[in-house]
Amino acid sequence: MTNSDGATIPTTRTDLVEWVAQIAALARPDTIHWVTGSAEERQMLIDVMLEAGTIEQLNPELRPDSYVARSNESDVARVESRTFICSENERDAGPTNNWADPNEMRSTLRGLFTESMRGRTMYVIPFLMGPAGSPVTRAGVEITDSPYVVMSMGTMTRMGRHALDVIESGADWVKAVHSVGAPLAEGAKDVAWPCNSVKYITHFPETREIWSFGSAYGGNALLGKKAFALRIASVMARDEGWLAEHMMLIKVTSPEGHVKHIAAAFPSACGKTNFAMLQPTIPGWTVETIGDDIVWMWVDDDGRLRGINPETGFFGVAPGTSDQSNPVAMQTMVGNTVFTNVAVTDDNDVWWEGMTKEKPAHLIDWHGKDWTPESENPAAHPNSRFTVSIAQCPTASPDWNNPDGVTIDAIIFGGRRRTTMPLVVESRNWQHGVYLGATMASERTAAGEGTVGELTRDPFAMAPFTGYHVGDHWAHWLSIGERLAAGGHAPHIFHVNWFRRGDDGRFLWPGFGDNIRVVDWIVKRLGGEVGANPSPIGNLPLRDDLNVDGLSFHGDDLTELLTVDPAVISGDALSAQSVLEVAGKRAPRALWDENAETLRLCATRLS
Ligand code: GTP
Ligand code: SPV
Ligand code: MN
Repeated sequence: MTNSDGATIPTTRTDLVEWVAQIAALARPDTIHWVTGSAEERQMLIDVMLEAGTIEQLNPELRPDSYVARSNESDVARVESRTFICSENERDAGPTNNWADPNEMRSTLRGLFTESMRGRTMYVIPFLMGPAGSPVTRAGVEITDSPYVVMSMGTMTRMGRHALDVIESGADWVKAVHSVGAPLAEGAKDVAWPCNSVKYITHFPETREIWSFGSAYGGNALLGKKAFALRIASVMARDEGWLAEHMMLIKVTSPEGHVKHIAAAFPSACGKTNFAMLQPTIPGWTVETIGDDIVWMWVDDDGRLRGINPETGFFGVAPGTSDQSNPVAMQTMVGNTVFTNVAVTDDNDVWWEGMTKEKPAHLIDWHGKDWTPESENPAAHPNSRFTVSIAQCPTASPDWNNPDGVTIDAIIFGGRRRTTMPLVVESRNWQHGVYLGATMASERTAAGEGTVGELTRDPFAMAPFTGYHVGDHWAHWLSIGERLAAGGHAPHIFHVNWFRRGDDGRFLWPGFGDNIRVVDWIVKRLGGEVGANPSPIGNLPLRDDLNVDGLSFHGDDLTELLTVDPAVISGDALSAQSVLEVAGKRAPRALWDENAETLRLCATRLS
C-alpha cells in the first residue's frame, strides 16, 4: 500500500496497517493518504476544497488564510436521534442513549460503508487528544473521505506525524471511521458538501471504536471531539477512575494575585466558549483560556482534581459573537479560520446575527443566496461556527498545552433557564453538587435537534455525550468525590444561570464580561471571605457581597437574580424526580436523599 503521493506507509504498527487495509477493502477509495500534519498538506487540502467548491476564500486583506464553507441544508448540527451507543448490554448504554445491538449495527455499517468512498481519497489521520505525556492523553486514528474533516481535525487535535510517533511507541489508539457516504461514479462531478440523508453516529464502547456515516458537520464528523473525547473517553474514564466532561476550563487571577482554576459544564450553545474567553469588567481580574468545550480530569497523587483540555482548537458558535460580547473570540478569528454556514458580506468577509448592531444592506446568506435585512430568515445559520486554533487566542494560558494540567478549585454547572434558577448558588457539599449537576435543566438550542427553547433535563450537560448509563455516571462522580474528600481538597461545586429573563423577554443579568462578578463571588467563597444566604438549593450570595459596581438594574431584577422562590424550587425538585426515575435502579440513593432534602427545605420555608 502506498500513500497518495507515492511514499510508502509511514508506520510499522501492523495493527494499524491492517486496519487501514481492511477499511480500504470495504470502502474502496481511489487513493489513500496518510496525514502528516504538514503546512504543505494543509495547503493541498485547501486547494482540493477550493476546486470542489467546499470552501471559498475570504478577503485575504481583511481575513488572511480564512475560508467559508456552506454545508448541505440538511447537515447543520449534531444528530442525537441518529447517535447510537452499541454496548454489548443494552443496560450499559442506559435509558438516555439510543442503544443498538453491536452485531446488528456492525452489519448495517458494513452495508453502508461498502464502496462508500469510491472516487474519493481516504485520509488516515493519527491524532492525540491531550498533550503528549499527560496521564490522561489518549491517541486515535480517524479514517475519513472528507478533506474538510481533515483540515478541521488539524485545528482541533494534535494531528499527524507527532501523534503517529506516540502510536509507534506502543500507545493504544481509538479506531474512528468516517465517511460522508457519497461515492462518486467515474467521471461524475462532485457537489460542494457531499453527505447522505442516512446518518449513523455509532460508538462501540467495549472495543473503543467509532463509526460515523452520512454527515460532515462538527461533532458528527470530527470524531476526536464528542465521539471520542466525550462518549468513548467517558467510558475509559469510568473504567480507569477519571472524568471526561463537557466543560470549559479557565485560570482566573484576582486583583490580589490569587490564582484559581474553574471548570464549567453548560449544555451546547449555553455559554462555555464565551465564559472561557471572558473579558472582566471589574478592574484587576484576569481570565486566561485553557479550554472551551471538553475537560479531562483525574485525581493526582496529592488527592487534588487536575484537568487538561484534550483539544487544540475552538469549534465555536458564531451568532451572538461580537466585539462587545466576546472580543477575544473576534481577535482569535482574525485569520487562519474556517467559518461554516455564516453569511458573507459584499467585501467578502463574514457576518452573522449579533455581530453588529446594524445589519449589512446586502449579504450572501448561508444558503449561498442573496439576503437583505428584509429577508425572513437569518443570514447565518443559528448553529454556524468558526474553527480556529487556541494558539491564536490572545487570552490563551500557556497551560493549555501543559501535560500536567492544572488543579481545579471550583466546578460550575449551568443551564439556560428563563425562570427558576438564580444567578449563582453554591452547593452544600460535593454530594449536593452532584445532585445539582444530575438534575440540571436547560432550554434546547440549535446545536442539537428538537424544539429550540423547550426545557429539558440535561444531566452534567452530558445528556448527548455520556457513553454509558447515566446513573453510573452520577455514581462515578460520587466516587471521585470520595477520593477527593480523602485528600481534603475537593473543589466546591456551584450552579449558575446567565439566562434569567423578565416578563418582556429581557435578560435580567448583563452576562458576558460581567460574569466576572460571579467569578469574584465564587473565589471569595473558596477563600472563606464572604458569608452566604442558605436556601433550599444551596448558598446564595448576600446582596452586598456581589460586586455590581457600575451596573444598573431594572426594578427588582437584582433581587430576583439573587433569591429563590421555595414554591417554584419545590415544583422544580418534583419535576427533577423524572430524571432520577429515568435512571431507575442505577440512580444513586444519595441523589434521592438530596432531592428529599431540597423538598424538605422548601416545605419548611413554605409552612
Ligand atoms: P457549544 O460550542 O455548542 O458547546 O456552545 P457553548 O456552550 O460554548 O456556548 P457559547 O459560548 O458559544 O454561547 C452560545 C450562545 O450564547 C452565543 O450566542 C452567545 O452569544 C450566548 N451567550 C454566551 N454567554 C452569554 C451570557 O453570559 N449571556 C447571554 N445573554 N448570552 C450568552
Ligand atoms: C456542541 O454541540 O456541544 C458542540 C458542537 O460543541 S459539536 O462539535 O458539533 O458537537
Ligand atoms: Mn460543546
